[in-house]
Formats: sequence, structure tokens, C-alpha cells
Amino acid sequence: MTSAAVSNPTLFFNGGILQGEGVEHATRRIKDLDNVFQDTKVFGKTDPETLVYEVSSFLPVAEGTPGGLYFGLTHIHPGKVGNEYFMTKGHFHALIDRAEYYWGIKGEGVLILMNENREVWAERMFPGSLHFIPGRVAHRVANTGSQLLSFGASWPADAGHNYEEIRKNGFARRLIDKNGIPTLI
Ligand code: PAN
Ligand code: ZN
Repeated sequence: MTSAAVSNPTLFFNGGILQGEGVEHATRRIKDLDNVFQDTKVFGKTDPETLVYEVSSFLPVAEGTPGGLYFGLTHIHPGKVGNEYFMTKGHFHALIDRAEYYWGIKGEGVLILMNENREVWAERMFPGSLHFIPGRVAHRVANTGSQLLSFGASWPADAGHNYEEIRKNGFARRLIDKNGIPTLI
């Protein structure tokens, strides 16, 4: 029931799916993740169409708008390439000082962080976990569980994404499955 003053929201993430006008969906398959995983042999033998993660985003203003705020929902499927978990590409922001929030909604994962000195650390991600990612810190998430991992994100509309740095030089440490335990090496 609504009145003129109390309307229904225009966006929803019921069941983990972001719905509403202006929501954009992107998929990342094995074929889109060149240079992400260490084991190039296993990577080369993996079906290129394998779905690794999906992102739906609500981008209410043009990219680059100062003061604008974006929202995204990422779903990483369970899986591994060799002993490395399915994970996002990871990036610094193009305007490198821009910060971001991530929060865990469903499943289990690890948020991997790296500063400009290439120091790496990581935080466990689970339903209810909240992660403040300061500016100047690259971020990537791995699904360490056997279920879908879903997390929310909110970042400034003028942050942009610098994928090139990570594509070229990667993170200084990798998260691998070592005898069933997620381990940073
Ligand atoms: C997130 C990420 C999303 C996918 O919305 O873009 O989780 O990860 P990659 O962009 O690294 O492929 C975010 O950090 N936005 O800034
Ligand atoms: Zn980001």
C-alpha cells in the first residue's frame, strides 16, 4: 500500500538479483580473464565460455560525475583454475584516491587488497561482513566456498577503473587452496 508521499523503492536486490530501471548487467567468462590466473596450462584447457562472475550495476549518473555514487552487486561462481579460486580481475581506481565499500551478502570469500607499495593483505568475506577499501588500494575478491559468493559494492561515480596495472603486474600475492585452506602465498 502506498500513498502519494510514500512510494515503493525503484531498486531491489531480492534474492541477490539487482532489479530496476537503469540496471546494467555484465558477465565475465574464462575467455575474458586473460592474465588473471597463474596456472596458464589449466587455464588454456578450461572451457572459455565458463561463467566466472557477473556484475549488475546501477549507474544513475554519467561516469566521471563528481559527487555521484554507484552501486553494484557481484556474484562469483564457485570454482578454481588449478589451485586458485575463481576471482574478479581486480583493479585500482583510475582516480586512485577514490575509496569504496564492499559487503558480503551470500557465500564465503576473501577480499584481497594491495597498496601502491605492492603490500598485500586480505579479509574474510561472509554474509554481514563490511569492508572499507581506502583509496590507493587495489581490490579483488575470490570465492573460497562451494556456493555462489554475492557481495555489494558502492563507489564514487568519478572513480573509474584501472585494470591495466593489475593485468600487467598482477597482485604481489596469490590466494590458493592449500590442502583445503585458503592461503595467501
Ligand atoms: C566492483 C567491481 C566488481 C567486479 O563493482 O567492479 O566486483 O570486479 P572487477 O571490476 O575487478 O572485474 C568495484 O570494485 N567497483 O569499483
Ligand atoms: Zn573498485
